[in-house]
Amino acid sequence: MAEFANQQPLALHVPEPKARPGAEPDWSGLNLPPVGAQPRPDEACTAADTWPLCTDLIRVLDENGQAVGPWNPRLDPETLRAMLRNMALTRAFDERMFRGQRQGKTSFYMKCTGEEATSVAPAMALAADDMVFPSYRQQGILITRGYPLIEMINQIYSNKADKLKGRQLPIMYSARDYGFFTISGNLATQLPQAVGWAMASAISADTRIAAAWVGEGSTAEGDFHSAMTFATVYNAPVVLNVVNNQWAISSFSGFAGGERQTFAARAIGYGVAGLRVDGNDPLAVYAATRWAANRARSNAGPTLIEHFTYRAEGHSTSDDPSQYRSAQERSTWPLGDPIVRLKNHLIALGEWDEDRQAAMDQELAEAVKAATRAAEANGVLGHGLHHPFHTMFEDVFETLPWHLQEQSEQAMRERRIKWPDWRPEDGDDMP
Ligand SMILES: Cc1ncc(C[n+]2csc(CCOP(=O)(O)OP(=O)(O)O)c2C)c(N)n1
Ligand SMILES: [Mg+2]
Repeated sequence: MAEFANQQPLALHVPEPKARPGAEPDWSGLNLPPVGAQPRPDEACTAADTWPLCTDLIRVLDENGQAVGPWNPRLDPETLRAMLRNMALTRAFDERMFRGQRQGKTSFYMKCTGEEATSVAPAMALAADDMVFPSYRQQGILITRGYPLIEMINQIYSNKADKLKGRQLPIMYSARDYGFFTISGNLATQLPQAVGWAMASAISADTRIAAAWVGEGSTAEGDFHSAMTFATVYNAPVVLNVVNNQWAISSFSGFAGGERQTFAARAIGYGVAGLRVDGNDPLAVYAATRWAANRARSNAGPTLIEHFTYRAEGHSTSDDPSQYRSAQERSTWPLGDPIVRLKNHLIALGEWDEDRQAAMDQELAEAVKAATRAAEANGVLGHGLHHPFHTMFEDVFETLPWHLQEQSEQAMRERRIKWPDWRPEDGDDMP
């Protein structure tokens, strides 16, 4: 008989989101602090000094479209318009690629709708040659850095111009010349990689810093903790971004620990600076990134930034969120839409208007359409093989090891048996 048998039985808490399909969303626990009320400490402050900002929410744009408070980055109108344009282009690109998936031109796509600020604003706040280690939802970085849309689409279509030769899942780009590390499907691996890159940059007395992005769900991976430990031990010049869009496919943020404490608060336990920012406020995101980048660049230490936002659409084209969350969440989410908020700010400044917005949206949709057409000339999914069959064994080893050579020959033999009618026009160079 157990010693405490007369006590109440032990029980586990299993997190449950506040609203499932059919229910009204409940945002009552949000506790949104006043806009502009968050102090902005010196960038070289101790990590512990940032504790209040880990549970607060850094906000700059108010409901009248005004930028207020010490975190206002005071960007000039031209920069604000560039930010609006980068976010709008990201959204236009997402719309078209999503439709392309539905039309069978690619097997897979992932939108970042509602989260555009969390990649576009940091990409503008970092130096162009800082190294970024993104997750699959930061297409806004590539777009902001001016990576050609056609290259992105070639990769999405896995066509003959795809630089990754169809070996990566669509949207898992790699762009070395743009300081954009290869996206990995294995969640959170980019965090220790970013810290390692930042350490190498410091070891070689370079001036470039690293930044990484990860979803809140992915912080439950061990790699998050290894990265934080290395970052704090060596004071690595790195900015680690947690994009808390509240969902990890069908798991709400509670399963990653979000019910107990904010994600930013984890920073303090490691001795890392932490900031929690309104991820739908592009100016707040810009200011927080600039603060963390300045801190890293002056050897004052790493920063963990939580971007509090909302995943407005499904996880990917393979997902159906109506099965697990309230359909009204998107329309009732209190922190709005980052594009609309920046647009309203520019209008409030007298630097923009609805007609210019409509013209820009039209122009961007045309630009994406033109890039799509051009990429389609290189092929889409379902047009057969776009890369010679044997190439799948290449590019890893300088000379093909004997066992891979054997596998390659066996694969070719089997292919000949399976498709005896093969012709060169089918897109392969099989002999
Ligand atoms: C190590 C690992 N575990 C699980 C998966 C499957 N998976 C892909 S995306 C995803 C959800 C991630 O959610 P989050 O980190 O919040 O990022 P978000 O998709 O919301 O941007 C999961 C579980 C994976 N790719 N890798
Ligand atoms: Mg998420």
